[in-house]
Amino acid sequence: MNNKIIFEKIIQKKTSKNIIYQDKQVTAFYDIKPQALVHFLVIPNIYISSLNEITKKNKDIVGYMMYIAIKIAKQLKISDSGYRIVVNCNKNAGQEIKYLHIHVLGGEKLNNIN
Ligand code: D5M
Repeated sequence: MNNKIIFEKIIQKKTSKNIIYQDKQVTAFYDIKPQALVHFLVIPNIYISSLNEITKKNKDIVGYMMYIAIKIAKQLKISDSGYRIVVNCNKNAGQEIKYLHIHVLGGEKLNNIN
């Protein structure tokens, strides 16, 4: 089964009770397998499978997803101490869910990745 359905159900509010924010364009919710004290995801409401499907036509959604991610990070008070934004694209990066999503991780000291 295509696992994008998991995120589609969250947008339709059929599964997750963990929605933090939703508007016409994006939905944000807590990650089910948190890798930091605070770990949430931001997704577009319109289906885009990965960063590779970003085009001239739909590119504005990426900036908007980032804007909302930052806004929520501030609301959750993880912005001053710092946070990390990650987007996995396809198998080498370990993208499990084939539905574009931004990870936002913070609330504690994160391991260096570079
Ligand atoms: O990250 C996919 C992420 O999606 C991973 O951190 C778990 C999370 N996930 C999977 N199912 C759910 C539900 N139902 N609610 C919340 N979070 C979920 P990737 O970048 O694809 O590896």
